[in-house]
Amino acid sequence: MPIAPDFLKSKFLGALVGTGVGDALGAPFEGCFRVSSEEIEAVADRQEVLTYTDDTHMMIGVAESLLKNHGFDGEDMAHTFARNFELEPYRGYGPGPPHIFRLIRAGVAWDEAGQRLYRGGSYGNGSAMRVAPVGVLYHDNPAMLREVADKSSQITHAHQLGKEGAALQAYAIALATNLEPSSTLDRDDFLARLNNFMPQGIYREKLNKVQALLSQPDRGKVIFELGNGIEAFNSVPTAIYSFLSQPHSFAQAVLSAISLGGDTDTIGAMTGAISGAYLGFDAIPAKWRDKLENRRYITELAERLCNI
Ligand code: AR6
Ligand code: MG
Repeated sequence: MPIAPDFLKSKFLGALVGTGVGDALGAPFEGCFRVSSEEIEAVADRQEVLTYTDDTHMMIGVAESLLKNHGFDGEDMAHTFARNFELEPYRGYGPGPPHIFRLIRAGVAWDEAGQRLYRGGSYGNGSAMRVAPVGVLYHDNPAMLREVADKSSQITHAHQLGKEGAALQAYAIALATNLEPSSTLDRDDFLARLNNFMPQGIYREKLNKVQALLSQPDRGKVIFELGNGIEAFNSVPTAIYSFLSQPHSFAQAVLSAISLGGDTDTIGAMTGAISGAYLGFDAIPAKWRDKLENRRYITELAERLCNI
């Protein structure tokens, strides 16, 4: 049965605002080894505004460009990223993207600049962390979703593993968008669909480990086997695991993702995007979503994406 139009809108909002909330909750703990849920909540309670980082800033850029062009335009998305970075360079960008933005500004083609970074392009999680607008917009079109996730990644993360990470995260968001949360989530089916979507390789291997870890949860094993780092393959499967371990609570999913330590803002953002897409906007605790920096603008972008 298709999702009712009002609830579909709520899912678009959930994915975009969920990115921002997960990012902002995780940001104070980036690089920590271990952090408790109580501590994450206490720090958030003390903040008047939940300030987001590059994850959400770039997610906004993806949405802006998709809206302006009614779909993907590489040249425009690349220049949108560069322009947004120049306006707010203090957001905690990874080392690679600012270098790419300079190349783009100097006239290097959008699909060329990313290949000049590291050998064969970056496999950092920077293109997966921002992909929520692609996941919701193409929730009913996996072929287009893969193409746009791939091309949007190419701008800054041209390595095959960077592109696959973005596609996997986008597809997890799409699957979550298509599901009615009232039914009990069939986690095996969710994982099987993700598995079928991916080519052989590290992502499939890690998705198989997610399945085993869900039946015997162990924090140390999750970090050891799935990772909590800045590489896409060490964080996208971890976010998928975090969502599937707590499918019926946005707060529990995101808090447990951040409590793994490491790249907390990005794993929080990616978990928040999937959980928000599944449960919808209202499932994000009001005390967090109301304090999210720029919330009005982010919700407006989500509503407009839903109307395309
Ligand atoms: N070979 C070796 N190392 C690599 C490669 C490669 N092909 N690709 C990436 N790395 P980057 P991001 C390593 O710079 O993904 C921010 O806090 C390399 O050490 O593309 O946009 C965000 O919020 C490189 O510096 O950045 C994210 O949490 C690193 O991966 C995080 O940083 C990140 O790749 C990643 O941002
Ligand atoms: Mg960040």
